[in-house]
Amino acid sequence: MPVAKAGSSSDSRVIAHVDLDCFYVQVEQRKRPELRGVPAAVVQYNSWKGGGLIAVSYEARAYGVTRSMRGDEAKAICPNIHLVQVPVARGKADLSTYREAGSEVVSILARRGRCERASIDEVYLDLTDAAEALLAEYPPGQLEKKPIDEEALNSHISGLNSMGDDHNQRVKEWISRGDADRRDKLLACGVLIVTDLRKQVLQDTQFTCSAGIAHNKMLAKLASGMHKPAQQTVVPQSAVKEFLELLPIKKMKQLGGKLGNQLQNELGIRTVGDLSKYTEQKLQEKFGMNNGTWLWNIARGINGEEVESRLLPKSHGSGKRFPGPQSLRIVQSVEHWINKLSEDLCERLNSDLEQNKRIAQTLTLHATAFISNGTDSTKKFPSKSCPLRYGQFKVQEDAMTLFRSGLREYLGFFGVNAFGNKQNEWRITTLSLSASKIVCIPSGTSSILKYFTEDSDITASIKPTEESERDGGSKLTEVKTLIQEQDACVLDDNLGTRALENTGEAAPIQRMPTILRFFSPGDAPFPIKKQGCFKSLHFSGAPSSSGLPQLNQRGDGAIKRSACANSGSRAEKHLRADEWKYDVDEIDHSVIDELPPEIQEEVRDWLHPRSRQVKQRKGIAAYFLPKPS
Ligand code: TTP
Repeated sequence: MPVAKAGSSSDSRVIAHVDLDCFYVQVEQRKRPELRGVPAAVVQYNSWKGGGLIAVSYEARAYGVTRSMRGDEAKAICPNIHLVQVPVARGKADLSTYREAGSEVVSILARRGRCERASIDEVYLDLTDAAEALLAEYPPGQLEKKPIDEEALNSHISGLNSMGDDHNQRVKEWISRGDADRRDKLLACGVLIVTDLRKQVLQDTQFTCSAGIAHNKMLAKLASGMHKPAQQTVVPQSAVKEFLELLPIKKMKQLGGKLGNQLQNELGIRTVGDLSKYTEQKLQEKFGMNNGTWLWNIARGINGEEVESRLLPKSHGSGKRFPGPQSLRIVQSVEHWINKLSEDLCERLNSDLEQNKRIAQTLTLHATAFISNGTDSTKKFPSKSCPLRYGQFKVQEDAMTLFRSGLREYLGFFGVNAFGNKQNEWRITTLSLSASKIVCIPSGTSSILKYFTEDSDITASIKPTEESERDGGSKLTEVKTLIQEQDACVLDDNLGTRALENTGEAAPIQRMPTILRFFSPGDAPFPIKKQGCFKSLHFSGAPSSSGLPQLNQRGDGAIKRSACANSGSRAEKHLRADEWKYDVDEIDHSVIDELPPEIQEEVRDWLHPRSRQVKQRKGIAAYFLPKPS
């Protein structure tokens, strides 16, 4: 859902969007230089009809080869094309080389301004400060004296009719105009800075990229795709209207899906020019206040969205497609692949934790499915989320619970019993797991890391081994859908409640307090003192007869504080596999200060309920207690 943010036509920021050209192909070309300058494409891990193309070199595009083709089809129109298979691990595409190559580029681009990694091969830069500084070096009348790099003169300036022989001369004049307004001068500085950055990227990584430079993210992104490969395009404020006029609305971010269809079907709007004819009030009446204002703004090229400072991905994902006859038909096959995906995801979570001290908080399962004899193909398999517990086996277990819940709901649309006789009617055609809501562990935190890395269960499972609803999430093919390092998740935060309502089976992972995501059965949560009487905190989640976890049998709250006289703290940990027990007096309180703030508060509520006067039915117990009717 778009958010109408304050924006203004007097925006004088300098924003760039940098996008690598035919990215996966370039990564393969760097490994095998003989692929340079010839038609080439990267194909998916699936040899059916030569595999699906996911990246196509510009030389191959000249023959009419496109991403949607299969290898055999590409060979038919371009017999000398080189097809390179995407690297493979665990029976699925392994994108780590591409991710690492993307990171190399990000680290170069981040040198001149605030940098937001938008996907595996795209970056936004806020170059306002750098442009201001450059402009300050060249006071009025001086910019024209600055020697201009030849590459900068190849830039495309929107609104400047200069496609002839005098192109470079016209660009040179535009860049160095002494009488330009300040905003154009800042953009001219942006042109010079982005040229430098692109040259640096080429020199250090051998990759070419294209860029758009404008006063906001939306225009910069649209501009970067205008002239590819290895070129850059600028959109000065005076050219915005003309730049947008004939642009199909489907090309606008967030208009590729439902809202775009609605605009086309209900109002006959095809281009941004068409959209700009509607008043803000009219659009608000039709699409609501927020959407209406947002639409009115984008039709005028107004977009106040900030470039976030983020060099690392916003989420991690791992997925696989099972087209046609490969579709999954039984729970055991799904479990097999969920285990593989969990392994892959955990490896990446673990490396993010080790290298960047970041933890992900939400696990989401996405799938696509169909009913083999179903007539209603519009029903989507619901995406399901839960708090993420670290450790491969926990991720596997939680992902299976999410899958079962999603399947039950999906089959419910068709009146089919999930696990009854007709279970073979469903087919799963894609499965993916993503880890999102990634936060940094506060600096100085060390103890909590121990529990991720030293615990034998977790170490064994993680150590050795590692998303955008663009166009409404419908068009992306295999890998990109699964690895887009943006939030592609449709989170369903009501899973726990729904599972209870629909099936009578509770999903306690959904109700689990934050801290339990870290410390689940069997993990020692805090440094243990050797001796002494102690009170304990006791959590339980006994399995139901169906094998799914559920709240404790009494249903009256899974947390209890109890006093015990026992110095054998390790022995105290011999609880049922589904129970958690923490000894209050054995907890080293200094460790609590090192936990993320929201967790600190939660833990303190456990430890000092009297001093904090935990309100009835608020706090942790409320996660477990039934809601008042
Ligand atoms: P894009 O930036 O969309 O495309 P590209 O870099 O291949 O080509 P262009 O020069 O036109 O920008 O995607 C980046 C990489 O993501 C691409 O090289 C391969 C991968 N990808 C997929 O695996 N599946 C997809 O559907 C898309 C769109 C991309």
